[in-house]
Amino acid sequence: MYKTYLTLPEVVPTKLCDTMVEESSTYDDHLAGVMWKKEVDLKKDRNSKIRFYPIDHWIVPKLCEIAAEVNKEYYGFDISNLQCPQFTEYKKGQHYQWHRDIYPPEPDGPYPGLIRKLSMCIQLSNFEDYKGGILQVKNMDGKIEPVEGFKNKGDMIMFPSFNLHRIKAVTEGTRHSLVCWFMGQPFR
Ligand SMILES: O=C(O)CCC(=O)C(=O)O
Repeated sequence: MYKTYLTLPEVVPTKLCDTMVEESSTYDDHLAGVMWKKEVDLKKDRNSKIRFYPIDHWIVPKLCEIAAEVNKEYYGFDISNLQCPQFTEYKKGQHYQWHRDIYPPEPDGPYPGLIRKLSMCIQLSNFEDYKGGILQVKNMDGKIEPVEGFKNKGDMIMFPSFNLHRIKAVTEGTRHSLVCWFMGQPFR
């Protein structure tokens, strides 16, 4: 049965989440962009820092295994690729407005002809470490569907990349997350 989103509790053990946060500093940081805009409005759109882990990172095989199982059971998308996992840091006041992860295929981009189909996020921080910063997802009727089971360190959420979602501003502390996009040929 189709689900707006699917959550899986404590998929990544706490120690491994901490290791991922520690090792993130070895990768270059960037101010996050927005796929469909040339220039980001830092107040309105998105103002978090991101880093990319390499595609041969040790976490990747496990994530692919989980995505394959969830996709088979709930979505049945034709998936062939994973983009490099993105590490995100939201400090006080940082957020990501309502957006979809899907964008048109880029013939000259690093994944020619492919689109994002399935999005995956993992909490790398404890919910006591920050305030605000919640993820919200809209369903097919455009209504916000309350997200359950995506609060603790290591919890995972997956949803089709065409679903609107946002991260509300962090009001205290710091939130870290890992975001992955599974790609394939455009829907037909
Ligand atoms: O930080 C998250 O949990 C999700 C971030 C997000 O929506 C994105 O990078 O597309």
